[in-house]
Amino acid sequence: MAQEKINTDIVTLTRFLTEEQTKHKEATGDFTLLCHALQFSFKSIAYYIRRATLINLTGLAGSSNTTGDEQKKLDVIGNDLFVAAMRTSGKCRLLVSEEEEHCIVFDENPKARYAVVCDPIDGSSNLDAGVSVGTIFGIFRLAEGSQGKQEEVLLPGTELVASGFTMYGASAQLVLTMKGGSVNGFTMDNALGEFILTHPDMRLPKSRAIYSVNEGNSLYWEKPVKEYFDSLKYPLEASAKPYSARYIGSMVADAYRTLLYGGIFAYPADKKSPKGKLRILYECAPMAMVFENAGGQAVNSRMERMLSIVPEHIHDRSGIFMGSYDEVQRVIETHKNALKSA
Ligand code: P6P
Repeated sequence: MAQEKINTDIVTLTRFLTEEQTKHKEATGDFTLLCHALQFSFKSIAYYIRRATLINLTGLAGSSNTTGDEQKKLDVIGNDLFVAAMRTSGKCRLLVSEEEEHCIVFDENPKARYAVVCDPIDGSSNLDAGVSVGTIFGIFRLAEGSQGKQEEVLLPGTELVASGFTMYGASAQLVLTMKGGSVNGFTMDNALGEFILTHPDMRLPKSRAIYSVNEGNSLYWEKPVKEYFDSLKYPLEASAKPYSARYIGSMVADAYRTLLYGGIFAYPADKKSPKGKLRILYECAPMAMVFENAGGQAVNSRMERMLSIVPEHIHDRSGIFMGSYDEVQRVIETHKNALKSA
């Protein structure tokens, strides 16, 4: 019987980053080294999440973060691991974390040219239930002569040089995209301790009858939002079928499914959360870059391109609709029609 051909030409994340660097003649290697530090933080966080139940790391830390969310023990550990990895990389000047009230300025890295924004463990409220959580991150290149000031990171998502997220599920998945580039998915091989390229050039299906939103907020939705979701659930065309509902409540998990299967994910601003719930810098913008680079769209609750939004504060929030190109276009059209008939 013919022996199954073993793939020996394995593309690890390390190899992928090295090959990416060779495409940029002016590259100094700083970005590559920063990404290796990011890679190490994902591996460390994945290790502790996988062992959380075994070493009593589930449950609350007895503290709250700056935006009022109760911190899980793993929130604190994940943040500490991430901060240490960025600090010791020597290539990160500024770090914004959901778990830190202020932007961290690494004075020990005065010549570093990158700012990193992150949610170290997004979806942590689901941890005890074994639901997939993840890390969301974005990388900005600071302007020449950066003074290392917090205001320097109040940038639109169009300025991101890279973004992505990990999802710590059955295996750790990493989704990474770079400015103007494709979206590539990597799967952690625990035996090798390496992220392996398993989903090259991920492309969103142009449309898919799946919607992902917390229906428990529908009482607070503005009229155009309610009309949009009703149009999915109660289609006017006799032949049309209702959309399927899928909502996990962990952004990285809902985003990963939407990226693979298509459809739309939404966390609209509403009467309860007029500015929305998800944060612009380290949740909405990095995800919007991934979805746009995969052929989709991402807009806020005013139907503005998510990547064009400039936050006024590092923890500013926004409503978001992101997903398949045609599904987001349908949101935009529904809102336009609602405004006309208002
Ligand atoms: P809700 C998790 O707390 C999170 O920040 C995102 O990961 C997720 O999409 C959203 O909030 C879920 O919020 O109100 O539906 O529980």
